[in-house]
Amino acid sequence: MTVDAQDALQALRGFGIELPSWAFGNSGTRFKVFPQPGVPRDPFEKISDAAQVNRHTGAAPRVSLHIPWDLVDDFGKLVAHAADEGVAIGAINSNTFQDEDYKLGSLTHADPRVRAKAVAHHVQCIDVMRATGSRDLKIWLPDGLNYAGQDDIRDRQERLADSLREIYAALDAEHRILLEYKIFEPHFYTMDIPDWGTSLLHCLDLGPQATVVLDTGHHAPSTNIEFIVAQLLRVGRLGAFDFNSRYYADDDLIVGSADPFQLFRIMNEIVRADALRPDSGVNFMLDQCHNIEEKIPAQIRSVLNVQEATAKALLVDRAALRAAQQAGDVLAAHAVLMDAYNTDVRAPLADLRESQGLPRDPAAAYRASGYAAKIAAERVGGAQAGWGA
Ligand code: LRH
Ligand code: MN
Ligand code: MN
Repeated sequence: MTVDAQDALQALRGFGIELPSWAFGNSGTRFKVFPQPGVPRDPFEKISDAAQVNRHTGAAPRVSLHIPWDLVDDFGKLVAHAADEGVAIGAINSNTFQDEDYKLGSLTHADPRVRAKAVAHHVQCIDVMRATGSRDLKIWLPDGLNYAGQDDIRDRQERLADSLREIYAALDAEHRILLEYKIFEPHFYTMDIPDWGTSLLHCLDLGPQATVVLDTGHHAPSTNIEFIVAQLLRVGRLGAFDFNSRYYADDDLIVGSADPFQLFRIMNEIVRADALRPDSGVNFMLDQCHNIEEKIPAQIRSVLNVQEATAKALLVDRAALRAAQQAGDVLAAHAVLMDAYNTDVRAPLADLRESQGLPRDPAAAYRASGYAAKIAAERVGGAQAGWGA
């Protein structure tokens, strides 16, 4: 390998992964929520827990909020608390999936009153962005149909476009919309934004402040996700990732746990496009819940998994890859990629951490900190993450 690991990994110094506030609350499946000791009772405590991940990894500088789960009276206080803890507020997620009125749709609903209510909720989220200094409004729409003929597919797209235009018009100049797609669930005949093409078409219609968010759990099995990454980067519309791991469905498990090679292939496209830079416009976020595993260690593991995949992508010998590709040497080109993937990057990453004054082993440092015992003793009656609430 002609790539020097220490040199290549320097690009990780400024690389941060945004954590979801909902990763720290109690969560479960539709069958059961398993409560854990010490879970946060309010958004302030969620931020404190997220800050632990940043403290030990140095790579999780922001926390996404979910409205209304994370509504507080005084967002100024929440921002100050985050700053005290060494983190900042990241994307603001809207929620149109827990209200009776949205049973048949929110931004797509046939009734203008319901659409207006859903638009107003997003305008409220934009106010939260102003109060928190957040740049990104993340919209995941639960809208869709369960039965053929249930509603007019095209009319729903027109209503969606109109609603999105109203939301877009409420943005400030520095704000962005991150428009998420999902192939299925909660509706199973069609979702109204089932795929990246639909999301992209709406973004192109809206304007430059609208970008696509790619949740790695939201595709059909065998979808080539890195292809989508490459394509969206090409047209400058990859706004963010929601990282998680899927095996069967929208599992929201630890990113890179089932298929670390897929995560490497995704990060390889990011490195190929020089999109690791903090100013690249790509927000690398986790969208995960931890039902049976400890939450803070699970988030630490997730951050390390993304770092490891990224480190391997940085080790790809780009010149050798390009030369093999140009020469049409199929196996040589593939081998360049596999050489990088098969490199053990754990020690160089520990060296990098040490050089930044961070613990070589963030998980061990967290275990040794006593934080888990402290919150278990102090917090009684922790809040649910929101799922199944
Ligand atoms: C539902 C979902 C989606 C959103 C999140 C808040 O699938 O997981 O990915 O981003 O809820
Ligand atoms: Mn998501
Ligand atoms: Mn999801």
